[in-house]
Amino acid sequence: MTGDILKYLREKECVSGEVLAQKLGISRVAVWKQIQKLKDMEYKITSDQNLGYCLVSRPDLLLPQEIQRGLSTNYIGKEIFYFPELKSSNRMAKEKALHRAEGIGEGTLIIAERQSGGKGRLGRKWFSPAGGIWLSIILYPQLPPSYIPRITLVTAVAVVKAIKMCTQIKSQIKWPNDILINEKKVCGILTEMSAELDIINWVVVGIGINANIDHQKFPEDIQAKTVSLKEVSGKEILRVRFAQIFLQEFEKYYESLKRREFSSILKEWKLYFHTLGRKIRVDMGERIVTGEAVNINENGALILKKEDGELIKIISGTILK
Ligand code: BT5
Repeated sequence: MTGDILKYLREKECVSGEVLAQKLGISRVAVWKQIQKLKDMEYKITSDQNLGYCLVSRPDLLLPQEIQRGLSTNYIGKEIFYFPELKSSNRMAKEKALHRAEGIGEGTLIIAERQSGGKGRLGRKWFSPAGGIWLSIILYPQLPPSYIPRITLVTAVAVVKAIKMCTQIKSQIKWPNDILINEKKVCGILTEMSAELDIINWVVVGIGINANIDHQKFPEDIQAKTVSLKEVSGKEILRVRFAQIFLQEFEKYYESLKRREFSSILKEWKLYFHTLGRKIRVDMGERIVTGEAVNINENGALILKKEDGELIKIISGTILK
């Protein structure tokens, strides 16, 4: 209902309570209640005896109706669950993903303005104050589980593209899931899934983007290696616009992936490959290997050339400093 009221307010800027009541088939008191709800969501609406209700400004919140307005995707973001605060959007998305039969569809989003228990990989914490973009996408791809690393790569390309389109800033991908600007982390991706031997039940892709976060707000232990878009561009990012562009880019690349056209995405990914040619140490969980990052293969695995010349494939791991 608040969405309908907004639609009319946007069309005309000012609309009387009586007209709104007529259009929506509700009482004027009910209209007033919906207006209060919008005000609670930080929409600035004035009421004037002659003009009626007037929309003065919209909030900088990632509200579903704001994101969906002008979003040109076919299915990503058609359904959005929005929360001012959540423990973790990935956690919520994983719970929701189990309910496909009850109507949770491909491309459903969970968005939180802030997270109290944001998650990184391997139990690491993700700092998620207000001002960032913290969202998770639920997917049900008909792809083999071996495609999962490629979904992370696809997401990374979409983030890099969205950063460029919104801010003109060039960013790079640190394999497998970090986006860096000037060597500092601006975004992290957390892909989680449930799969059987040869089918994926669901995938949740969590994306954390430091959009409008002041540098001094980052916890001390990560300050030196983090950055926000606001900091680099010198101005506030229009988060709704950013989210829309990212979702559009994401759907485009994800569609290619579903058609199993990965090589063109990989080609693009390599353009942003931060780690290429660097001597790195990779924590593979059971051991740490050292070598030169020489390539990414068709499965999204990092190819490392060890000092003795041996080439090894790393499907998942963390590049150490
Ligand atoms: C990641 O893990 O980079 C994945 C982060 C995914 C976050 C999103 S937000 C929406 C969704 N819901 C969630 O609960 N999570 C996802 P990893 O590669 O393990 O990196 C984690 C490390 O990044 C931490 O140990 C810190 O060193 C650093 N870090 C934490 N918060 C950060 C921030 N806001 N910006 C940059 N670096 C951060």
